Amino acid sequence: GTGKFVVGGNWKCNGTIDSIDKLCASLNSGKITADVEVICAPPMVYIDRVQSKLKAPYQIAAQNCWVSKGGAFTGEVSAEMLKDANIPWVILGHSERRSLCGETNEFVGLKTKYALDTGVKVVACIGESLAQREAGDTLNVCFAQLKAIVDCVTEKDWENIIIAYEPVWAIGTGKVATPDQAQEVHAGVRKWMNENVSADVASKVRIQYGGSVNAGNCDELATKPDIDGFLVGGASLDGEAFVKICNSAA
Ligand code: G2H
Repeated sequence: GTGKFVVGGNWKCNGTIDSIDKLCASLNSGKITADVEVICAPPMVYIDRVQSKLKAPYQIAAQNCWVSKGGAFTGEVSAEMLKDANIPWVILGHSERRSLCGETNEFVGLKTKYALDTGVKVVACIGESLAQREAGDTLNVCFAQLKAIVDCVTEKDWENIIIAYEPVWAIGTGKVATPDQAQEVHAGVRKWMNENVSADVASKVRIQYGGSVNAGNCDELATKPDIDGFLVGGASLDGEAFVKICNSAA
């Protein structure tokens, strides 16, 4: 995409007050030299603390939010609350929420639209399982996940959406997709966006790669033309490694 390289840190359900304070200190002391947008997603209970600690250029994301206006939805957090708390971003449709919490393509599409309408920007995750890859279904799975989002949003909404391609078999497994494997899917997604949304959106939309990105493999992945950033899990809990990944954009 033509936008800025963008790196997200998905801290998932990890951390304590102590470890999170240390991570914030480490991130603040790291030198981000690249022209890059950086978005950190702490667990909800620590989000306010992290927001008050992290300095520019770090931005904050939530890891999830509810599909509609808040109310009698025990345990949920609404997009209105994120907006009210000045949280600019939310990650939606992460494969862990799809597989462990039963979120369907349609549900993720509706969530995406609701968050955008509320003024919260979205990192929308897609990606295939190992079985789906082995069956040759990678692109079809990704396209179906994207279509459910496309069906809910307008062309203009894409200004505020980042796509994160995360092959499920590469998540937290140490098995990173090769740069060519990632590039192939990213290019396929961009082509699909060209055919199903518009040439303008396809050229501009940023597509992050996620799945076992680390300080050692980020530079090579970042050279690929359709990889516009990363969504980092495990390695985002290590401030030094994460800063190195952010600087892979340079
Ligand atoms: C994929 C990624 C972050 P990890 O889930 O979203 O995690 O880098 O640990 O594979």
